[in-house]
Amino acid sequence: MEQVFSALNRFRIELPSWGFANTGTRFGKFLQPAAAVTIEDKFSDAGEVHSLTGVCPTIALHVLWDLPGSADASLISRLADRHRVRPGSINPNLFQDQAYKFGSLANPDVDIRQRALKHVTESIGVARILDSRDISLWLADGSNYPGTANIRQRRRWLEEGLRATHAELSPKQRLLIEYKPFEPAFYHTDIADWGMALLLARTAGTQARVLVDTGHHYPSQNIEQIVAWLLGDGMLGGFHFNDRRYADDDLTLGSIDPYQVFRIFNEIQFFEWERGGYADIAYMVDQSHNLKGTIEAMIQTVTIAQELYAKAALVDHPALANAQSRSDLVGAESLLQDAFSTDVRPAIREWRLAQGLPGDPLRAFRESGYLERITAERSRRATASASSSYA
Ligand code: RM4
Ligand code: MN
Ligand code: MN
Repeated sequence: MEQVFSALNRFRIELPSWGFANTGTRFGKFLQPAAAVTIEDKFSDAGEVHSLTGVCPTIALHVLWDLPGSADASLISRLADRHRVRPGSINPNLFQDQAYKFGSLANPDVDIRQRALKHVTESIGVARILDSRDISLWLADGSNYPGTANIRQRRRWLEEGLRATHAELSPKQRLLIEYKPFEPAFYHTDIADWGMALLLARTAGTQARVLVDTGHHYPSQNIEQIVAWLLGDGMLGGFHFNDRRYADDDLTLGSIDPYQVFRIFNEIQFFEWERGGYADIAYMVDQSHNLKGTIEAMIQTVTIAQELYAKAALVDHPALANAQSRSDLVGAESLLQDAFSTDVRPAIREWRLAQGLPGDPLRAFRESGYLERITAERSRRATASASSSYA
């Protein structure tokens, strides 16, 4: 109980604004009448999830989707006060503009590289205005056919761009570099894996770290080993959590392989036990809820994340270190399995009640009437804007 409580006391997870919006696949979108459209909607939904779970004090913002033009700092701070969630990581967009057809910071055209750099610089400015620490950079840059891109030259352009980006950071800000093996590029991706992201982060500057999106690996890759290596080098900046079955599926965390997430949390907490201090890691969700109700999916995600984090806190790390040093394989592995099979839900429920939170956030959400209210409000607004656009 005590271990679960202390784990939950420190565990916080950031919600993505885009996880509340209508999203889909490249084949289309199934629209939800309650989906968030405006930045107000997104703050409101994130605030609802935070008020029920108590562990999501920040919302990740996407510059192009949430803050077009420049950030209206006073609007954002009003929304943050009203909904009691602060802006979290700031995500520039280097993949949607027509100009980025052949890349952004690694585009062969110097004007387009400049344009990408300008957008990132502006995004860093936005982050500074909003008092956000982390800039999360994901590039879609890559190529679709062999021989069509100068891979080494593109790396040099990327290095240049990232160094210039890093130079814009204030001393407290961090640049998180995300990698992904493929999609949208299907032959080569400029930042395809954690090793490339790590080298680029080192080149960019001392405030750059690697961002691990759990969906951005080849099937069966050992993600916890990547996490352990990055931790060992002080280069793990944060996570984009989601689950996957095939590729970058953006499914609910732990829905396919909860043991994988547990093993990641175990590596982190083992490291923290060894070091005697907590690692500075931004835990964030990056999911696309195209079939599930967006808010329910988010509550479910947060609940699962807490469960898996709490289970990992139950691993007896001194005993694990001892078993490993004696090469007691079954003993060591059993420590993980015992922790993983422990039902932590009753303890989590107690913790919630002790915080004045609902013991069952999903049920509380279903009983709150919030979904019915926003469904009515947002449907009315959609009808009004459709009819005014016919006029
Ligand atoms: C990518 C990656 C990024 C996200 C984009 C939309 O696959 O996960 O984090 O910003 O999708
Ligand atoms: Mn991501
Ligand atoms: Mn992704």
